[in-house]
Amino acid sequence: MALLACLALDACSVDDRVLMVPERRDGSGGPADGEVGATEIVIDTFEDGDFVPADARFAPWRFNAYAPADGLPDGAFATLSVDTPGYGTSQRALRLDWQVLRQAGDAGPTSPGVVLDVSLPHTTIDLNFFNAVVFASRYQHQGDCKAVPVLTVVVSCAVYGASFENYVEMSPDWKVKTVRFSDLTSATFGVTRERCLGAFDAIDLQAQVNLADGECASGTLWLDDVRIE
Ligand SMILES: [Ca+2]
Repeated sequence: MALLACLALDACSVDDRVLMVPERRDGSGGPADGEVGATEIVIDTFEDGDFVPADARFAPWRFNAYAPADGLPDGAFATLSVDTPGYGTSQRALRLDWQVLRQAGDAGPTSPGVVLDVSLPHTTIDLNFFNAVVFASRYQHQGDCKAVPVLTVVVSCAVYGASFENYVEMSPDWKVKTVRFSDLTSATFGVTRERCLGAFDAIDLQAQVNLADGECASGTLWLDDVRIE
């Protein structure tokens, strides 16, 4: 179809990219059973309006605010919803609203924040067949609390007690973010990235910023088209 449309034009450019099944980076050859031919995993598009991922292997989206250690103080909150419109021409996206505080003498973390989590409760996926986590997001900030400059993306493997991460810049307009597995780093010793990716079971998206006593951080994050490519 694309070729016919192209022939009808005087000048056109042909997309000559070849669709390929990603090869394992450990050099062991083709995909294993269960991932044969897989070039993409669509985790969620949020078009069904709930927190249940489109890929039924994943448990419902969860969120949490971390700070202080013993519950949220007055003025702090975190709420998760499905909002409209979504990214591009889509109808819906996930929306997380929050405000977190660091109180004087707070024993909690110096970087309070929020985390969105999507996980595989009953299985793992070998991400060595894939290249990146890709999602669309935008971040809005108003008021006197600090803005959060980056979103940290954490890929975990519970069986090894390890995780690997990188971050993307927050953007006020919808932007597609690509977090390549080859760029993930970890403070965990003794577990290679390839080994952890081979037993992938959760992705966390963390929005946090360092706060001094009495400071707060806030924002609204929209998330859409979460996939593994
Ligand atoms: Ca959507």
